[in-house]
Amino acid sequence: MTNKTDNYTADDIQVLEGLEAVRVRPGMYIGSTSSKGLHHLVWEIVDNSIDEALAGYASVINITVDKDDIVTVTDDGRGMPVGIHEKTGISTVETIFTVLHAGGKFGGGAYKVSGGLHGVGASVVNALSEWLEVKVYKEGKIYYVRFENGGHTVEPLKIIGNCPENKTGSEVRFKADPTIFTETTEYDYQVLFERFRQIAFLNKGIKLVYRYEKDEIKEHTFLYTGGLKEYVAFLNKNKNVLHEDIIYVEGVDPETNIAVEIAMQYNDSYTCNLYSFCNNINTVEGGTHEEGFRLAINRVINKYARDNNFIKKDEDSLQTDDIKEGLTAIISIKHPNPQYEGQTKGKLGNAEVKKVVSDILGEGLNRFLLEHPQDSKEIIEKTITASKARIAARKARELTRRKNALEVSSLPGKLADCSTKDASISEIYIVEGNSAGGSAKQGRDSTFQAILPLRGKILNVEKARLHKIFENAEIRSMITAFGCGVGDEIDLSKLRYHKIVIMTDADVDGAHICTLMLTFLFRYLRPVIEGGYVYIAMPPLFKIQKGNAIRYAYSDIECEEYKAEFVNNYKIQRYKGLGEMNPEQLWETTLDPKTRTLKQVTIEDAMDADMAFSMLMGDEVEPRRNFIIENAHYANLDI
Ligand code: 28F
Repeated sequence: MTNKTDNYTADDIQVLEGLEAVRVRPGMYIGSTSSKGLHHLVWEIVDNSIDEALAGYASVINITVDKDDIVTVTDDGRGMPVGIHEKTGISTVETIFTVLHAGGKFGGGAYKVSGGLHGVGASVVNALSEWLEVKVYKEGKIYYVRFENGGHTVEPLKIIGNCPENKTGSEVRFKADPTIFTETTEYDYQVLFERFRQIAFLNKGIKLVYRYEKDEIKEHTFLYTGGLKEYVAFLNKNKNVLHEDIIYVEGVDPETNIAVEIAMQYNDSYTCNLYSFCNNINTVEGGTHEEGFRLAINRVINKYARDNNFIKKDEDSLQTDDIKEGLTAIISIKHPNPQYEGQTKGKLGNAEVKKVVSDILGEGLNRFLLEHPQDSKEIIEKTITASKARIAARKARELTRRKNALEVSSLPGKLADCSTKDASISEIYIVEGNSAGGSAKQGRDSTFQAILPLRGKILNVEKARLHKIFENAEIRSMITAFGCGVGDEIDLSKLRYHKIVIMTDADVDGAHICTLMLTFLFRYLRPVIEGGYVYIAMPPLFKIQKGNAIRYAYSDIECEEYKAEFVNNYKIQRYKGLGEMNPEQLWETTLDPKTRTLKQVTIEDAMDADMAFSMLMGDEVEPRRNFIIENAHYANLDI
C-alpha cells in the first residue's frame, strides 16, 4: 500500500526548532530514557526504511547491533535527497537529521506511514546520540555526513567515493549517548527480535535481516510473503485449527486511502486472540478498526447461519462473544492521518475506519464462507456450541457474583492480606505450595505485602470452559483477592495490589506452574499484564557464605564467580525449593524490595507462555515431543 502519490521536493520540510529541546526533555520525544526509550531510537530509524519500502522503493532492510552497542540500519530505497534544501540552505539529508520535525508529514505531505505516537523523526535520534553517520548511495556516488555530541555536524555532506550506477539506498549508523541513557545503552536481543519479526509479518514482502553481535553472533532473516496469513498461522501453530485455509482479506478504500488487511482462523480452544494494528503500531486499546471488525463478523456469520438453516427463524442470533470463541485474528490498517485516544493513546479514534473495515471484511468473509462450505459448517457449529456454553456460563458467573455481594469482605481464607489499603504500594505474592506460603507469611512485611498460597497446579484452563474456571477454588481465591473482576468486566481501578508477584520454585515444576499462571492471566486478566502489574520472583539457586559475607547466586555461572571470589573455606547451600528457605532467608532473597529480583511480565512473555502452554496441554503429540527434546537440556539443569 502507499499513501505517497507525488515526489517530494526539499520544500516539504518545515523548520521548527533546534535539537537542544530534545536533549533538555528527551522524555517528551521518546517517552523515557530507560531501556524502552533506547530501543525507540532503533524503531525510529527502521520506521524510515519501512516507509521507503511501503512507498514501493525499498525491499531489503538490514539492522545490525554490534558488540559496542552501535546500531547500523540500511535500506535499498532511493536514498535520502542530497540536494540543497531551500529553507535551510544545507543539504536535505543534513536537514532531516538536524531539524526537529523534518519528517514529510509536517510539510503537509503524507510520507510517513509507519510509526505511531512518537513518530518523531530521525533528528531526535541524532540529538540523543554520541555520534551518528549517514551514507547515501545515489547516481553512482556515495555521500557521507557525520554528527557528534547530540547532532552537531562535524563533517558536512560530501562525496566519499563511487558506487555502481544502479545502487541506491540509505545507511544510518549511530551510538546512543550514555549521558542521556544513563540506565543502559545495551539493546535487548529479544525485544529487537520480536519487533522485527512483527514488522515483517505486518508488511509482507519486506525482507528484514537482523544481526546481533553481542556474545555470540546471531543473524535472522524475516520475510513473510503471505503477510498476516503467516502471522495467524504462526500464532495458531500449536493449536488444533478448525479449518486449514486461513480467512484473508485485503483492500484499499479509494475515497479515504485507508488500507485494510485482515487474517483469521478458528482453533478448538475457547479464547479469542485478537490483535489490531494501525500503521504498524499495536493498538492495545482497540478502537474503530476493531469495531468495524466486530460489526462485520457479527453480520456475516449470523446471515450465513440463518440462510443455511443453522439457526431457525425463532431462535436467537449469535452474539459477538460466541463468534469470537477460538478465533485468532489480526487486523492491520494503514491510515494517512491516524488519531489515537484512550489512556495510553493505544486506541484508534478515526470514525470513518469503522465502515471501511466493516465493508472490506464483510465482503471478503462472506465470499470465504460461500466458497468453503465444509469450513463454514465447522465454524458455525463451533459458534453455536459457544452460545450454549455462554448461557450456562452466565448462570455460573451470576452465582459467584451474588456470593461476593453477600459476603462483603469475602477474601479467601488462605490469603494473609497486608494492612495498608493503598493499592499503589500493595503487593500480593502468589506462592506455590503451603510450606513456602507459611515461610512467606512469617518473613514478609505485612504492612504492604500479602501472601496467597496456592496448592499444586491450578486448573488446566486450556481444557475448561469459562464456567468451569469459575468453579475452581484456586482461581476463585485469586480473582477475589485481586478485586478487579475478570474478562470483559475487568476494572483496573479496583485492583487491590499494584504488584502481583508469581513465586514458584526454580525447577521444571515451578516453571510449569508459572506457565499455567501466565496463561490464566493472559486469557482472563490481560489488562493486568498490559498495565505492568505482574511480576515473577526470581529466587536464588545458591547461597555462598564465608564468615559474615553472604552471596546469592541465580545461575551456575554466578555461583562459580562467587566461589572464585571467596577462594576457599566457604559454605555453599543449594536451594531445592522455596519450601527449604526459612522466613528470614525468604525475606532477604525474594521479598525485601531492596535485595530481591523481580522480572516484570510483558504481554509477549505471556503470549509465549500461552503458546507453550497450548502445546504442552493440547492434543497434538508431535509438537509436544519436539518441545521436550529441544528443551531437554533445561530439564537437566534441575538434577
Ligand atoms: C536507514 C534509514 O531513512 N531511508 C530513507 C528516503 C528516501 C527519501 C526521503 C528517506 C523529503 C522531504 C521527507 C528520496 N527520493 N533509512 C532511511 N529513504 N527520505 S529516509 O525523502 C525525505 C522526504 O521530507 C526520498 C525522493 N523522495 C524521497
